[in-house]
Amino acid sequence: MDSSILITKTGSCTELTLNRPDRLNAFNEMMHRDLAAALDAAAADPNCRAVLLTGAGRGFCAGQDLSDRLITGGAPDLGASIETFYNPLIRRIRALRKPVVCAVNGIAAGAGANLALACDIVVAARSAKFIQAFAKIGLIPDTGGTFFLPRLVGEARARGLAMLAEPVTAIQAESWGMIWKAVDDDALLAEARAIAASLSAQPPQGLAFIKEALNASAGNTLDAQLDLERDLQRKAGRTPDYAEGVRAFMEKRAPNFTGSSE
Ligand code: T3D
Repeated sequence: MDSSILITKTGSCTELTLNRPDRLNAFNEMMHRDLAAALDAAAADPNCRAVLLTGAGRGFCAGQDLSDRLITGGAPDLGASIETFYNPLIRRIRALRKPVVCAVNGIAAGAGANLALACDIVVAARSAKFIQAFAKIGLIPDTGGTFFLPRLVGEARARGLAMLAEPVTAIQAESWGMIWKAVDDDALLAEARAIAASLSAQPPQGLAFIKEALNASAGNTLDAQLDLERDLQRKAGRTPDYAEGVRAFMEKRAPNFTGSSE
């Protein structure tokens, strides 16, 4: 049986491909478990400095596999599914001390849309669409949707997207600030890989501190955020990569960032 997550390593980048193309890469329990294991392995791999997430076939991810949700007996406990699978997935991605680039190759629906929005840099093929499909089946946006959407696109658009469940094109998503950029379909992977490679060459600890600061920003007051910036900058300033960055600048040469802590 094919693995539900394909893993390829190129240089310092780990590429993870959701691989249930017949179902537009909708999540079943196996894919959840495989993705969790792949993200944990990337976190623990000292050679991995960036993760690229994409989907096989014509879709990115259609959210929960609804063929596992046909109700034949009692009502299901979707809270348990969220607690066991979707929430840990988003927490894993946000807590990963490495940048996650998402290449949205096609439709991103339901939890699949919000999985993309949880990533650090989202690049989408022009033909891709994002759809908060939940309202159509009586659910609410989960997988962080009610957190990410209003912060990314503002309250009015978040409410429209969540309640009307209308698709948003990649171009519109870019113009709304929902994603980093939309690119031609045939350029998607090359563009996403170039971004991941560029991130892999940057100071790993510096990027991890940036991620930590931005993750905290949404829930912090300005005072708390200023304090956090001070604390993280103190740590960043003590890394050998910072010393190397300054030295390379002064010597007018390309820096060689290693991520070493001493
Ligand atoms: O349950 C919990 O644990 C709680 C958590 C929930 C999180 C969620 O994500 S809830 C939301 C679930 N997702 C959806 O509601 C989206 C359902 N899919 C669609 O609305 C459409 O398929 C799309 C808009 C995504 C794409 O439309 P289109 O016309 O491009 O493709 P299609 O023909 O509908 O789909 C292609 C195939 O994929 C088709 O199978 P077939 O007929 O070729 O055998 C379709 O049934 C299958 N597919 C698409 N999405 C899902 C799916 N199969 C199972 N589950 C899906 N989510």
